Amino acid sequence: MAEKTKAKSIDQASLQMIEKASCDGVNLSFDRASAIKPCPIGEVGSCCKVCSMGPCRVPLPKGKAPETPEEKRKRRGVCGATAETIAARNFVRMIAAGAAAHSDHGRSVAELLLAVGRGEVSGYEIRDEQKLLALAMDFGVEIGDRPIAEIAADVAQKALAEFGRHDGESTFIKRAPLKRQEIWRKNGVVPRGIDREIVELMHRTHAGVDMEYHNIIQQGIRASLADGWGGSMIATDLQDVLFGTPSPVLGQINLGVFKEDEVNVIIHGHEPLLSEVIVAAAADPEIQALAKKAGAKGINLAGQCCTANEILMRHGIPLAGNFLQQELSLVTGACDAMVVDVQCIMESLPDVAQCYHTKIITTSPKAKITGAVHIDFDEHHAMERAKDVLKLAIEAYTHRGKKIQIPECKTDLVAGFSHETINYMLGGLFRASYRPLNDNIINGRIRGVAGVVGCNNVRVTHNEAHVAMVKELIKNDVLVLQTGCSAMASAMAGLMVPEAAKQYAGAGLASVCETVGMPPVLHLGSCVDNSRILVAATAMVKDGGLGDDVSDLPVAGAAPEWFSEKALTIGQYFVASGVFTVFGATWPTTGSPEVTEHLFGGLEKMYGAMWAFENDPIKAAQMMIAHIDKKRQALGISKARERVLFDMAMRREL
Ligand code: NFS
Repeated sequence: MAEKTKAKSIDQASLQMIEKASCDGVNLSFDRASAIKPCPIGEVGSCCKVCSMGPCRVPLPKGKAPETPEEKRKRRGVCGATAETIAARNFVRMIAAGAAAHSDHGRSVAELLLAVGRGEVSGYEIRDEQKLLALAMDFGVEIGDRPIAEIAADVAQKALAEFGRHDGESTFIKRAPLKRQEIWRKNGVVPRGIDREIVELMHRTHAGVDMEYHNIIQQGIRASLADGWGGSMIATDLQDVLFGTPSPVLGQINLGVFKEDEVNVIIHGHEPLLSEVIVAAAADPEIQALAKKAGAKGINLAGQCCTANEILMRHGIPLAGNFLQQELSLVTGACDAMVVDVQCIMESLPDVAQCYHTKIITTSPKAKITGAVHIDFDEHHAMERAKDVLKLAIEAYTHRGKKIQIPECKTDLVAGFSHETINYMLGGLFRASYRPLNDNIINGRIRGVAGVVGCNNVRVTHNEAHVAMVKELIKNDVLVLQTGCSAMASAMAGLMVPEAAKQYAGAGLASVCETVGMPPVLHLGSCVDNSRILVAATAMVKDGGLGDDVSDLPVAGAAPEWFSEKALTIGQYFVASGVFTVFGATWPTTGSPEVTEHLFGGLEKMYGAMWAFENDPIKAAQMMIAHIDKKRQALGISKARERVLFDMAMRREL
């Protein structure tokens, strides 16, 4: 295999399909990335296109840094906007888009819960009543002996009101440690309504409004908190209510999950409203009979991207792969239909599908693609629409061509570690708590906790940074919590099974994993489920012994292969919640050293945490470990760890 192909991914199945694509004459994102170089000015945040006098490009002068004060004075757009204003505006506008995407997803779930509560839709039900009642208490909804459907409708209305709240504070802000809430209040970044913060951010970054970069970043932080502690948290909690709170489940991942003798349907996108009903429809006798009549043994569902994580966690449905594998799923020639809803979907899918027999089916009125079939998914007719989708897939199966090659790669994983599961798993059903986790951090067996999340980015080798970083962390006794494409990368590398503890984790972490029977890397779900990481961090604070704020905890965050605006929003709410966070691949504000320094240092004084950038995943992991050790030292628990490290008897015992 050519060296050039090897560097595109560390995953053998992906490499096989990249090679097949080139034989089949298919143009992939990997090819386009070679043909299109990133614009060097836009990449660093130095291109302003918020008005029609530009776009104005204000790059740093080449080859002789630092620039002189005179050069700096002139480095402005036509309207006078400085390089700082331009970089800060570009940065926070990405945050607004990410917050909007997650939050609009949350809103759809709240609308569905309202419809379920009012009895307006069939095919959905309340699966986690306990969680609904807990939410009712959060929102001040009366419980008494009212019917559960009525409570659900009231909770949904309260959740929907969070989006348009005009003033006051977002409800879930109160879930954070008290000290964190005070930090937010002091900095004036407690979100009001979710929509309001996004609208205000767009207003403030219009030409000629907010022109002080610290102030612009503050609104970016406020919008990010409206996502993490608002839109995403609503999405996660209400999905748990409607579809069930995840608990550990065994699954499989990679392109090897396709089946030659079944109708293969990939569910791709983000919102489980669609995927949950397709799962139910696939089991319907009418659909099964149609599949058999077409000559197939049945319907084989698999997920792609974050919706994959949702259906894996709740149904054990296999994962075909992460973001950069979506085109490769089609290249197998065995994908009969790919049904998509919103987010992280490549517009090239219908073009790739033309080389095979695959039907690309869009389902959301918010997201159509030229060249795809559109079946408007409407919760009021959910089951019929889901069956329409599957009938198209069955029809496509009968047109399968000869270009079929299913890689023989698939890996087992255990997923479904919700906050509730971690609580029970560690503490037991009758004394559910984070106490054992905190105790093991204090005694040093677990050095700290890292959240490694986010996307793939075709500019870096697919999955390489995720896997290298996670291995380095667990080797150093850091328990890793994951979501999204990052979780899938680790799963493909075999890090999400209990046996991985012995093979890859340090002695301390391995001993805890073996006692509890858990993997050293825990899969917490999709990208909106990063809110579960916020809840887990808060639970650690509340359990005691590790300080009184998230910024006191020996924890860190990372997104080593990020590409989407949503990832930046997640990173920003991690930082604003007190978590030191390292990104890789690229950094979008380096055109302004001042803005970059503010994000990489200034924020720490205000929020007790900051951003960092490091493209080498091992060095990035070491930065995270150094931060964890600094926090351990501040907590006075670094000595305990030294004893554990040098305790050879304990190692022998293991
Ligand atoms: Ni999240 Fe990135 Fe997309 Fe999921 Fe994957 S690309 S920010 S991880 S699928 S949302």
